[in-house]
Amino acid sequence: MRFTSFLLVSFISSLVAAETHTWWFETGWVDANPDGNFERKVIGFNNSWPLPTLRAKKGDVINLYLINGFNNSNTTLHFHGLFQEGSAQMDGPPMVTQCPIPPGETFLYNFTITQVGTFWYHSHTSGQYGDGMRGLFIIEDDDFPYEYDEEVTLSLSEHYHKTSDELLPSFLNRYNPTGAEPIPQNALFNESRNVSWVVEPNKTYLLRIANIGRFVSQYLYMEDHEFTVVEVDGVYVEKNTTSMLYITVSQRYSVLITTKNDTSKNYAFMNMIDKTMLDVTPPDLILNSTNYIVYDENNEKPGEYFVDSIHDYLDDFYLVPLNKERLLDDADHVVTIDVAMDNLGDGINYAFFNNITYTAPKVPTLMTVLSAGEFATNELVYGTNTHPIILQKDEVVDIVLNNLDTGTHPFHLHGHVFQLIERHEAIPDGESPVQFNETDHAEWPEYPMSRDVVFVRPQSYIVMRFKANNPGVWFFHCHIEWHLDQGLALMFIEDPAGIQNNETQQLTADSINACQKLGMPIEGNAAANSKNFLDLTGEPVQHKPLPSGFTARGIVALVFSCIAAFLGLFAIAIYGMADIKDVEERVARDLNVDIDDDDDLEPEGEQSSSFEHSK
Ligand SMILES: *[C@@H]1O[C@H](CO)[C@@H](O)[C@H](O)[C@H]1NC(C)=O
Ligand SMILES: *[C@@H]1O[C@H](CO)[C@@H](O)[C@H](O)[C@H]1NC(C)=O
Ligand SMILES: *[C@@H]1O[C@H](CO)[C@@H](O)[C@H](O)[C@H]1NC(C)=O
Ligand SMILES: *[C@@H]1O[C@H](CO)[C@@H](O)[C@H](O)[C@H]1NC(C)=O
Ligand SMILES: *[C@@H]1O[C@H](CO)[C@@H](O)[C@H](O)[C@H]1NC(C)=O
Ligand SMILES: *[C@@H]1O[C@H](CO)[C@@H](O)[C@H](O)[C@H]1NC(C)=O
Ligand SMILES: *[C@@H]1O[C@H](CO)[C@@H](O)[C@H](O)[C@H]1NC(C)=O
Ligand SMILES: *[C@@H]1O[C@H](CO)[C@@H](O)[C@H](O)[C@H]1NC(C)=O
Ligand SMILES: *[C@@H]1O[C@H](CO)[C@@H](O)[C@H](O)[C@H]1NC(C)=O
Ligand SMILES: *[C@@H]1O[C@H](CO)[C@@H](O)[C@H](O)[C@H]1NC(C)=O
Ligand SMILES: *[C@@H]1O[C@H](CO)[C@@H](O)[C@H](O)[C@H]1NC(C)=O
Ligand SMILES: *[C@@H]1O[C@H](CO)[C@@H](O)[C@H](O)[C@H]1NC(C)=O
Ligand SMILES: [Cu+2]
Repeated sequence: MRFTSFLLVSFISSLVAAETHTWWFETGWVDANPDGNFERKVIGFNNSWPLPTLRAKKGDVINLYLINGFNNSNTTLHFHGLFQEGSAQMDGPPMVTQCPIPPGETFLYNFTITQVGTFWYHSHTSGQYGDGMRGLFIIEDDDFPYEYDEEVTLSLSEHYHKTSDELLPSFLNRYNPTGAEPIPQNALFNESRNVSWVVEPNKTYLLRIANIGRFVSQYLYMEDHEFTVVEVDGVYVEKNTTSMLYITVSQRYSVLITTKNDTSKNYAFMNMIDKTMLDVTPPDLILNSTNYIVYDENNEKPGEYFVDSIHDYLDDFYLVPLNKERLLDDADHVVTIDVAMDNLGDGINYAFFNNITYTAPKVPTLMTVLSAGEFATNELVYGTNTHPIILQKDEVVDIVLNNLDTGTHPFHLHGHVFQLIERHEAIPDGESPVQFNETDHAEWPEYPMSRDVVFVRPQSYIVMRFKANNPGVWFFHCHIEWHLDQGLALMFIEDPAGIQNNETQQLTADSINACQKLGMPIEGNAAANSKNFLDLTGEPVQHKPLPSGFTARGIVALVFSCIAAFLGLFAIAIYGMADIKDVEERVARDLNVDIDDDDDLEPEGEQSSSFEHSK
């Protein structure tokens, strides 16, 4: 009898398990002072910021109505890490899977949840998530594999006092020829600073951590407490205990933390900026932020906590997925991409995958797939500058990513997790970058770690493997928002026929409406030609290269030739601050040029005409 009723109960609970969540959110600017130093406008939902933590369970249906409440900006929303199986148009990146949502319009993001774990959502429209349009998305699991008493969330991010609209024009600017990213004013812990986390003794907390920032990785460590990692990016792992985590933007970790049995002392909880990612470290930038693990509010708050070495952080490469998914079969399709940053003819510093800087097409690529008929399997129709890579249904794909740049970059693939099968150490500045050698590689792990964001070290490489079992158009890009603005993106067009033939992938009324309201076509190739899909005349393309002989040295010379007039602007553009005295030396050092040597600095021929000096 008991057995029957148990079966009945579980039958009923599986029936009622799937819930529908209907949320209406209107975007808009609100005043906030996250770091306690400066009030600025941030992007909220319904006049409120920080944004809510969304919660759902596997199998649930989401109906999120996003109302664009801006008067002068388009917007979109991306659900980071969700596979969007059968619903690629709900993925969010504008001109990849949808038209931007214009002011005043509403877009229904509706899809079914098929995963569990720690996720987040953010605008995929340039700069908006750095202005605050970001929040956590927790998918709870009734069968969570580890025991804990209480769940707590924690976000990390960095903070600028200026809005993206103010920062972007001076970042993407020929007076910023090295592409130096703006320096943030602070690191945030849970969208705030010097936070007290009040805990109970003798308890195990599940802390779900996400770096929802736009730029810097952060180290996270606690005084006299340890993290036991149990999930990364929605993938459960075998427990691994560490005293320190290194979290790039958009990565997530769930950790168990067991508190002490006695409440006589409070402890420090530190978050620290990875300063190697900053071009300069202004003296007033606080790299190490102190927060508090509070057992007893009547006791003193702890001071800053120091560690001996920041190199002892957990290496995610060695984590083992709990489901023991084996290394996928050898790749059917190897995609080799070289990462580089360089200047184009307009003097601006761009980012490249194989010499292509992503340039959005005239028709969202998913709509090209849906309208191109049999041409959808022809890469040409997607244009050259969207960098399309077509994948066959169910093939095993290796992404071999060689980082020729001296920076660390966290790469994210939409629609999938990938197995991380090889990663090389960083190669120091001044030496040649190391590239993956297929005939001479390390032994690959039997049960490789899987996740949706992984960082590549300076002048080094990573190899990722996944199975193309999710028809859709999936963006692959650096998650440093500045680098995405510089074009560090490409896209996978996975099983185009499988997209076309599936009812669930057909455009919704809101998808069509967003395009129509903007006067944008919903059919055609990258050049919006729907008569002849192979005619790409008029497709958006990147700027022409700098004329030959006109190198970074030439740009510096040019910039310095008018430096007197522009020093202020220049210093701000490069280093995010106005008062650096030795800016010339710094730039010269960054570019490895000798500014006292005037030879060879002048470009040859007429090219300087492409470089009009603005007044
Ligand atoms: C947000 O605002 C919209 C209208 O602007 C309203 O329909 C909705 O109920 C609000 N949502 C919440 C969660 O308050
Ligand atoms: C549009 O919004 C911006 C930012 O909130 C504001 O400064 C501006 O005054 C608004 N313009 C109009 C026409 O409402
Ligand atoms: C919205 O997007 C369209 C298409 O990309 C663009 O033409 C328009 O200028 C954008 N509107 C705003 C306010 O940025
Ligand atoms: C359509 O997509 C859904 C979700 O991925 C999948 O379950 C279904 O099998 C697909 N249907 C066809 C006809 O491919
Ligand atoms: C989303 O909503 C549209 C319009 O109401 C509907 O046609 C579509 O079937 C829905 N999709 C899902 C996955 O719920
Ligand atoms: C972070 O903020 C969330 C939402 O306000 C709160 O529930 C959580 O306890 C905070 N986490 C910490 C570690 O303070
Ligand atoms: C800690 O909690 C366990 C049960 O979770 C309990 O048995 C034990 O007595 C507690 N110890 C102290 C010192 O509170
Ligand atoms: C707290 O006490 C319980 C038993 O009373 C023990 O199992 C546990 O390990 C102790 N926790 C710590 C952090 O010392
Ligand atoms: C920040 O913390 C690290 C690790 O504890 C330490 O090495 C470094 O000196 C600290 N920096 C500052 C400016 O306090
Ligand atoms: C835990 O991580 C360390 C390195 O960070 C690795 O050597 C070890 O194999 C890992 N253990 C498990 C069970 O994942
Ligand atoms: C990129 O351009 C450089 C210089 O023109 C050339 O040597 C290299 O082969 C190109 N790389 C790719 C992957 O096209
Ligand atoms: C790759 O490794 C093989 C075997 O060690 C070696 O012969 C070859 O020269 C290497 N290729 C490159 C480009 O380094
Ligand atoms: Cu990057």
